[in-house]
Formats: sequence, C-alpha cells, structure tokens
Amino acid sequence: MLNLPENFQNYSEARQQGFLRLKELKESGKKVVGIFCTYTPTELILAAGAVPVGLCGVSDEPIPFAEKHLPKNLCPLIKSSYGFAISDTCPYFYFSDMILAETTCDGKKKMYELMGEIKYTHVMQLPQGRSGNLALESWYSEMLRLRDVLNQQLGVEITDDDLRKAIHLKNRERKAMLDYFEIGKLKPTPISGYEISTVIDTNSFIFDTEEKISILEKRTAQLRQDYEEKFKGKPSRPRILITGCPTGGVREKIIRQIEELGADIVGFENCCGPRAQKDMVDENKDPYLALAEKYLRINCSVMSPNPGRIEAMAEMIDEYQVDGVIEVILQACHTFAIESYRIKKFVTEEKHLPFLSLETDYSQADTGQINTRISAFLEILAT
Ligand code: BJ8
Repeated sequence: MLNLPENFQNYSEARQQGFLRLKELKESGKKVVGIFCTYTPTELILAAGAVPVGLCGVSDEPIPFAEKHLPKNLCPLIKSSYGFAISDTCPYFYFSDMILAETTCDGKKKMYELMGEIKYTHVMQLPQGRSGNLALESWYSEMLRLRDVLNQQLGVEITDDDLRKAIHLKNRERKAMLDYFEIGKLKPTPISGYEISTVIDTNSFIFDTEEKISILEKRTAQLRQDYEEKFKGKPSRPRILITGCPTGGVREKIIRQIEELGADIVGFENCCGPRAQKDMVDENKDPYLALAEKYLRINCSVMSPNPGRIEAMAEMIDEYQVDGVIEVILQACHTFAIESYRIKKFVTEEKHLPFLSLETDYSQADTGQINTRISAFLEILAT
C-alpha cells in the first residue's frame, strides 16, 4: 500500500477540479498562458499577471485525432498534446489566451507550427547548446522578446519590479518542491514515486503559487513525521531512480507498477523531478539575464552536448542511495534514445548499478511485456 496523503487526488480528479478553478479565474478576467516545457520562464507569465497552465498530453485518447495530421511514428507526448488541441477536448487549451512554446526537439517545434494555426502560439528560439558566445546572448534576447510579446498579447506592461517579485515567488516555490523531492533521500522512503509524479503534474492545476507552496510544505512536514513514526529503522525496499523522458503518460503502466512489484521510486532524474528546481534564479542581477542563465542550465537531452545530465545523475544516485536505474524512453524520442547509450555506460560501468531501459508509448499494448521486464529487473536487484 502506497503512503498517500489523506486527501490524495489522482491525476484525472485533480485535472477535473482544476477546470472549475480556471473557469472562475477566466470569468474574473485573468489571462491564461498554455505551456509545455520545463524551459518555459513562467516568471514572465506571472509578472504579466497571467496564469501559466501545463498542457502536456499524458493520455492516449486524443492521439487518433493527432494522427490525422502528424506521423504515427512520433513521440506520444507530442501527439497527445496536439490531439487535445485539434479535437477541442481540453478545457485548459480552450481557456488559454495564448500558447508559449520553445524549439526543443524536432517533433515539438514542428508540431507548434501546426498548433499556431489553431491558437496564437509564441515559440521561443531555444539555443541547441550552451557553449559558444551566442547561446546565452540569444536566449537573453528571447527573454526580452517574450516580454514584448506578452505585453502585446495580454495587454499589459511588465515592469522589472513585477518580474523581480515573480522570480522571488517562483524561487520560494522551487525551494518547497526541492524539500518535497528530498524526502526520497530518507531510507526507507516514506514517499512513493507515484505520489511525487502525480503531485508534480497536478501542481500545474493549482493556479495560486502561495497555495501550491503551502500544500507542498505541509505534505513535506507530514512525510517527515511519518518517517519518524512509521518508517525509521525499518528495512528498505530496492531504491529506484527514474530517468529519461517525462513519465506523466506512463504513470500507471510504469511508475505505479514498479512500486506494486516491490521497489520504491526514490527520485526522478527527468522533468518530473528536481531537474529544473535545484538551481534558483539569481535575484541580484538583471532579471532577464538571470532568467536566461537559469533556464539555459536545464539538463534536457535536446541540448548538445548535455554533460550536466550525467553530473545530476551521479549526484542523485549517491544522495538518494539508489540501487538501480530505470530509464523511460517515449517512442520516437531520438534525443533521449541516443543519450541512453551513455547513460547506461555511466550507470553500469561507473556506478556499478543495474540499469533497465524501457521504450514505450501511451497505449496499453505492451503492459504485459513491461511487467515482465520490470519483474526480472527487480529480481536482479534482490540477488
Ligand atoms: S525540458 S524533457 S519537458 S523538452 S519526450 S516531446 S524531447 S520527443 S518532453 Fe521535454 Fe522540455 Fe526536455 Fe523536459 Fe520531444 Fe522527447 Fe517527446 Fe519530449
């Protein structure tokens, strides 16, 4: 039995509740900006007095709609996100006044061109790597361009003061998220990976940042107490680190299943974990430069090269006392699939830990095969 909070809502319950809250906000005159990626500088959206809402598709239901326009052999996250937009079945997309996106992987950036035909979509030109003089300079100028776009599209005037306040607030939220993630460092862990994955994805349906911070702080305090009272000194199950693509769309099929089969997911080295939270935006410099620096440091495989991912993984393996690493590659995600070779080598040869890579999509077709592979992997950990 997973140690879930008393008022735990699964993803679809939380998503549905968010509809009503967002509808009320819209009726009160709030502007809404739909977003898809960890590279999005949400501080600028908050500084514009608008609400950011995550639109990443985690369901296979809208995929048949997407496949009318997009190739079948494409990442399910991209097809699901576009499918929701084209089928007009996502209230969050419907309520969005505009979409804010970035040129990350090829699939996403080309899909955004089509999405722009449905709703106004601003695409930030993310540099392909961090090296070279122009990377930071061009990303910095993209921050300024975004400010101008938001001003124009939302009819506001973002001041430096607004932005500094939004940066401070988001840094506080980051700290609350980090403290929550770090509960996974306790051994045995009182928190399940299923809870972490659900809470992080559903956070995007709570539109008041102060409320988000308070929910996270309370849950973290509760988990620390649970550890002292119910977990401390007890034997630990095998401790798994998840890496690779975002796992919201395979939460039941993989994340829940790993824990049902007898292991604990203690951390996520992907966009469902501390990747974007662990370093703050510098509050003591030009806020646009500080945002550009911070968001350019995110270790996603779309960056070339991307050595920071190995560094982050090394740190997490040690700090979370990991026994094995499971990588999730969404079908047709070339950047993570290609990095997989290096990640496997690092985990098995440098960290001497077992490694399993699962390539999957959002369908249920491979559920049996995935269960068999996870079970076999957990048996290796047990020996
Ligand atoms: S910062 S991980 S949220 S890009 S899985 S759509 S890369 S083909 S989701 Fe991502 Fe931003 Fe990176 Fe995070 Fe493309 Fe791969 Fe699909 Fe992906």
